[in-house]
Amino acid sequence: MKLLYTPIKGYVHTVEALINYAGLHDQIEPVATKPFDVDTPLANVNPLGKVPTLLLDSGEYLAGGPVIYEYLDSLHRRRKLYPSKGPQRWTTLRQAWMADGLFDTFVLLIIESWLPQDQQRAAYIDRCWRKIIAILDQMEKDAPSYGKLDIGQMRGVGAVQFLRLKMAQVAAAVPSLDAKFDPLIDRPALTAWYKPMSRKKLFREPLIRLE
Ligand SMILES: N[C@@H](CCC(=O)N[C@@H](CS)C(=O)NCC(=O)O)C(=O)O
Repeated sequence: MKLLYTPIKGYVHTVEALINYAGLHDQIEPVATKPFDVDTPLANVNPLGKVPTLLLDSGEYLAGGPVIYEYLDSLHRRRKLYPSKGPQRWTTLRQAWMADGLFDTFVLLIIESWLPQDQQRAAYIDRCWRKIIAILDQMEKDAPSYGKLDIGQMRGVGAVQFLRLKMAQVAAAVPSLDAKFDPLIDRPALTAWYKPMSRKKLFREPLIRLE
């Protein structure tokens, strides 16, 4: 299989964490791509032109992240990250979806930050930011009841890690944002969960190491 993705220095994407968890390195060839390049070859595979995209040996492709995670989770014999049934399944799926929303909304802000400041839309930035805060506040409420690692938490680590990594860079281009914002400040439950979880080996081993 070939995994088309964007390696980012200092960041381990959920798809990489899942490959680490599932021990699938031998079966996956990582292919670094730049999805925002106009002529990205990614568009020839996935009409949406987004990463992650997984090219199967059959020639079929899978996208986006949630589809790929569930597929990879079906390929290993360890405890599954997607609970198969019961209320926990739906709670986990909701938490994974919210973490995806955190990541995706922050990506929208990154894209907005590429515009010259006089073209940035203040109301849109404010709307995105309120969603980011609301999701973090929900994670603060959810964190005390997190159990064993599941896809919701795995996605949560990825989203919080990405936000912390990129915040200063985005705020440098968007003056209304606070470069010192840290999602862990004043969120003790989120912090108590995130710190030990994000230190686990599977969140520290990227497939391609950028120098
Ligand atoms: N939550 C989605 C996010 C996918 C996504 O937005 N990927 C970005 C990477 S930052 C992308 O490829 N963007 C390219 C584009 O919007 O054209 C997923 O997991 O599939």
